Amino acid sequence: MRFQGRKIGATLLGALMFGAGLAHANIPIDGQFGMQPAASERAQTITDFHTYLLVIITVITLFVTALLVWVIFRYNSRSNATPARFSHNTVLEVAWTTLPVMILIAIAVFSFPLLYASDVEPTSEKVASGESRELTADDWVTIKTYGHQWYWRYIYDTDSEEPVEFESRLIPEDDLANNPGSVRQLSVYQPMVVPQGKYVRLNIAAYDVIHSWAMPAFRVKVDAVPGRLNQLWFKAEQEGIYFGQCSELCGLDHAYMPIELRIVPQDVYDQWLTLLREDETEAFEYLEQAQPRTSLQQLASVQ
Ligand SMILES: [Cu+2]
Repeated sequence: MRFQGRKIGATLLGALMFGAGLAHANIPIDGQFGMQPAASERAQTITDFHTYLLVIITVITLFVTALLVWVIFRYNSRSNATPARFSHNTVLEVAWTTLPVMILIAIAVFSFPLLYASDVEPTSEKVASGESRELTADDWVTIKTYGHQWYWRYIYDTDSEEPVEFESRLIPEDDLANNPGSVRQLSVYQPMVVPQGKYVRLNIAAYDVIHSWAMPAFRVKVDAVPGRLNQLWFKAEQEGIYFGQCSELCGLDHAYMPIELRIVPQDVYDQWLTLLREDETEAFEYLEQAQPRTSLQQLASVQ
């Protein structure tokens, strides 16, 4: 236990050191308890909702356990040899019907708006002054996302006549050493790149079987289904490197098609996209310079 504590301490220290350097990294950590830090406002709302539910669940569980214990000891055949024979109690029956309904309403009041906000793209956002600003097409980046056995394919600039696309594949164990800072089972050669400050819309489908694009730090997860277009959105709030994994059992190498997401400044994104049109390799070399994997090293080394 002490060892675990120290390990978590070291991890936190690593996270802090890293935080002081290059913005943000969200990555599963050994001995982690709870969710990854929220990477967006909506992710934070989801975390808060989770905490709220946890309180309700805990109270219900304790209450039911107490009732059970009471019945087991008070009404067993030894301490209650001649049981009562009545079968109705109006007050109790009304209570055990209305109380659960009220609990469900108390949950729905928060859960439905959150569900709606997660599903439907926002049309405006709050600005610093507290007023709201209409979002335009310029605020959005759209990426077509395809699940393949067993890698992801991303298509950029989907509105233009010449969209660009590339494959995003796992860096295998024997090549980790050649890619300093890469994380086993999570880093990929060519990650998804989005500009910081923009809203990201993913149009998700699959080429062969059902996959699922999941990014825990943003609390998003949407199935990639062949022949069906799914969509998700999130706001790229903080620069950094984020990791997720395919979350729908999709065959032999299901565990070997992770998702790496890079949030970079707008100018880096623009330059990367320009290079991508010319030469894929050059584009990702440039990305590696602008946002090196090694900035993750403190985190990775304590795992
Ligand atoms: Cu998959």
